[in-house]
Amino acid sequence: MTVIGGPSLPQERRLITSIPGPVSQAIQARKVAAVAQGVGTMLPVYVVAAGGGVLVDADGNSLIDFGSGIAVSTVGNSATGVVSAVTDQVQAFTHTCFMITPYDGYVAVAETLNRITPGDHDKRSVLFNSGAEAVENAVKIARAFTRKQAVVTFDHAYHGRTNLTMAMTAKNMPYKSGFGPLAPEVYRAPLSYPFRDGGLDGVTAARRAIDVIETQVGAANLAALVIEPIQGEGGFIVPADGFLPTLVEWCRANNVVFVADEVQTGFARTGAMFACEHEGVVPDLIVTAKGIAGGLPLSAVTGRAEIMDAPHVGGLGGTYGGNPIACAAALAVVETIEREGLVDRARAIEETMLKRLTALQAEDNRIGDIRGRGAMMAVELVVPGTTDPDADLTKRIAAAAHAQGLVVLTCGTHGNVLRFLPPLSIPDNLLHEGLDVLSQTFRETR
Ligand code: PLZ
Repeated sequence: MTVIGGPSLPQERRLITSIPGPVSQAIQARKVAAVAQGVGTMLPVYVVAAGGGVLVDADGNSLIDFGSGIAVSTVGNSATGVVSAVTDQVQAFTHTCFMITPYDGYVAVAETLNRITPGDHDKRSVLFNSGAEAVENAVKIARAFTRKQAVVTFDHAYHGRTNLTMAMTAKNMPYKSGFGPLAPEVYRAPLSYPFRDGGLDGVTAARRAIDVIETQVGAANLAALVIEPIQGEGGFIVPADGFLPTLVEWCRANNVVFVADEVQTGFARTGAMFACEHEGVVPDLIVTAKGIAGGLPLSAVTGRAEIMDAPHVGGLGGTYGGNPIACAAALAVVETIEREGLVDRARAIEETMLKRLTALQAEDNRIGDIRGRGAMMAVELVVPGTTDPDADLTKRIAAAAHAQGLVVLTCGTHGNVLRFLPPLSIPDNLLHEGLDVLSQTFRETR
């Protein structure tokens, strides 16, 4: 039997069993016996259909989605344009390998990325499968261009789980512990984190980072500075105004490639097509993935033509990079974002969320900070009257929300941040209902 998901699914929260229900529990038992335990499952409801703002599970429960599969289904699950583009492509051909016998879709995605990413300079793009793979390739490209080796990333950074990106990621557990040796020539600089650095202004925070880089690495050795314009896994940390532009300026003056990792922030998520735009920052290279293809695996590096063309012919690639089905999906995703005005939709979601979360904070002193942009919002939970992280409370609130049919995710170096990443296709009534459930959960969880 074919189960139809997508935007026509009833847009309602519907709980007909406890969460997870018996069918999901039975599949979870098979998961435990068949899948390596290293792969965790945050909320083991087994999904059979999804679309708009809901996930429907194998027991028939319909949950409100405030996660978008970690910021991936930005245009909504099984969005109409994506389904039809993918269906057409599957029927035409599924794979040839772009490095062997190429096809137009790859070129069209590159043209689209060159058009929509920040800056009107001459650009080139290259396609891969995962965010981590694209980050690794951005580093390869920057090294080839500068003929230097060192890479600087930041406190609380997340860039992936492969060997190089694991070294670039800040947090030890669960990402790095026991998996060394890690890649060399990766250095870490301090971030701008307004809630935790006493409100240091952005320029001062950037100077502090630059001082660490100059004294501990040296611009003469530094190929690339890689940063998420809003940190994702690290806690949805929005740096103070001026932090990013000051770093860009220093990079330009020192022949260091400025790489924006927009894997989580990209494609309308933050109320701009890319988060760099909020600060008028034009990165040398921009790394994209997640929201790019509506759930099909695709990632990219886009940037200045002279940097992108530094690696020799044949130096970049991979069997599946820019797979034709993923490319068809990506073209439909960008078309959907532009046609449906989803950048504005993300701003409207921010406005609604900010209002509701601010009201919640006024009655609950365990919410230390509210932050984020667009449909990428979060609250940081602390012991009242302090900035001490309360990871245990965060876990309990997330679990209570899950039990009520609201999918929320946690993040943060200290595990004390609740994050909200609804698909931009979520209808207003469900957005409000999700926030009602969240408020109720805060009231009931002590
Ligand atoms: N850069 C900024 O957010 C992926 C990771 C989930 P991949 N974030 C979700 C997990 O626990 O594995 C991410 C990101 C940023 C890079 C990546 C890596 O993207 O597609 O997961 O490789």
